[in-house]
Amino acid sequence: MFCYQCQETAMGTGCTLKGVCGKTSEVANLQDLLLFVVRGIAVYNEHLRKDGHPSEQADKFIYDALFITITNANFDKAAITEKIKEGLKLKKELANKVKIENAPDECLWNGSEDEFEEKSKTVGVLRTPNEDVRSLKELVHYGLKGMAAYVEHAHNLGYESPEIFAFMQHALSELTRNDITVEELVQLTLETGKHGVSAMAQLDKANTSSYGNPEISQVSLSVRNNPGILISGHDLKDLEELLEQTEGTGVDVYTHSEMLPAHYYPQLKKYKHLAGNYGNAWWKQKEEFESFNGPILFTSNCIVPPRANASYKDRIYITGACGLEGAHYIPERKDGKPKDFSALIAHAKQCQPPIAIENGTIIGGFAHAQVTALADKVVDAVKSGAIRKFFVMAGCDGRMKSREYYTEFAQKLPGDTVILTAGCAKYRYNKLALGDINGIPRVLDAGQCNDSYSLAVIALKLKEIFGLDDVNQLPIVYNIAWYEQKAVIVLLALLALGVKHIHLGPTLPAFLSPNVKNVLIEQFGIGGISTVDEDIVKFLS
Ligand code: FS2
Ligand code: SF4
Repeated sequence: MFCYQCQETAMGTGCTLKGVCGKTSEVANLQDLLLFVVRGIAVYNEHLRKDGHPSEQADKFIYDALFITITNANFDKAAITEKIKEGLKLKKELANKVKIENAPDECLWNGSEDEFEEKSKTVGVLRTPNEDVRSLKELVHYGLKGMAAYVEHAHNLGYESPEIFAFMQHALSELTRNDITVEELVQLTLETGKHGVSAMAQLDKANTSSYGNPEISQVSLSVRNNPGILISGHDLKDLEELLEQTEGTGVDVYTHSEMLPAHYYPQLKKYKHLAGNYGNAWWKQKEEFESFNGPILFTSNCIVPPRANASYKDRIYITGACGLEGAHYIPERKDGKPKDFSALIAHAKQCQPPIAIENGTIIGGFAHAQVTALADKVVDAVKSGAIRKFFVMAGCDGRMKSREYYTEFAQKLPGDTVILTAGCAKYRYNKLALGDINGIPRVLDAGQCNDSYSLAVIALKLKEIFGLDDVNQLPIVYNIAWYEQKAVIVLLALLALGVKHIHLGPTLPAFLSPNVKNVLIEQFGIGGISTVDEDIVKFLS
């Protein structure tokens, strides 16, 4: 195996024996093979699209399979093997409909299951010999994976875009080319960012049309005296259906990690048994799930494979793109009917209520509509000097000790600064007593990682209000933490929106070759981080 798609990659260079995330070498290789099959399907479907009849089944297969390969989504060898078989069958059907000259190996290969292992070892990251081409090809792959996750969540709420499908498949087709140049790949990377903005805007529309605009909300961190279900991941449709099916059953629902922002949506927070948020960012689950007592439902990436002796092993349920050997699987929706959570609910009823690990409340719900509603107050605070600077500290949290930087950074920022956050990075500082400025909390949480889109909308709104020509003239500093591939599409989307001088930490991606890093530094002013004290002085100057 060779995988370097996330920030925690071994030695900062690449996982080669086993993933730091818990992915086995076999699973990593099979994910490479799945991506290979996906690229082949994309080539066929791009041709079919040109002929005017793309396959909808291929559209769905592609984003679903990409999502499966995101960090911490799917660890299940059998499930990925099945997906490859399904992909090969689909590819064959598409091949019967269109003839392609000089088709790449991705189109031609059609091995049987006993050949998967051997083939998988030849189609991974290291298949590309030139390190700059490899770096850019992987950057685009990772951006597409992040995009695929947002596309799938939007699809679950009934929102789709043929333009986004067309771009994703075009990009995947381009990635099969051995003769693609660095210049072409730089262009493709920028286009990926542009379509990343569309995918995030589409998900924002899907979420807000379905559940209303996020509003300022206090979220309980404590527990009640009923059995509970903990829901993790990002999929709001799964949460809605779970809330409907648990209503009146005496079972409460708690959110975990990236599900916290569900409490900000009027049409989700209306459920009285949406009891609160339990625990912190994804990487603390091995400790925090022990005391939850009830079943845990993963709706997307955020899984840490449990220890062999974990008390909650039998309480794990998965759905969507997730995969974990031994977990209970909740099947997909069929014929427009909701998912069936009855087994999960029956399981919860047999369990003790959760044990509190925290108390009190936290505040959130500062997505674009809410901040726009507060615009006068915010603008006055900026004009009077009460707010000197905004710090966008969106992105991810993770296990590495170096991420303590972000807690210390938030603590040491002067009292006339405001943190704009989204994603699970917020858990590094959202429970600190950082106070407010004229009633505006100093940490404004817009929502999940995809709601970084909201932060961009807010920035564009402020640019308009202050009559500036360039979003980079605003008193906003971007100090973003990354971990997995959704953060990659968020970064590419911000670049596409013209945001410059983004600081990325705690380390720069291992998949950026020195030359690609230089392009990002020269064209976009991307930088890393140093010490908190040095950075605060630098960012405030
Ligand atoms: Fe957390 Fe980062 Fe959200 Fe992941 S914000 S680790 O990309 O999908 O969660
Ligand atoms: Fe390693 Fe990250 Fe890949 Fe897991 S996803 S194998 S931790 S680089």
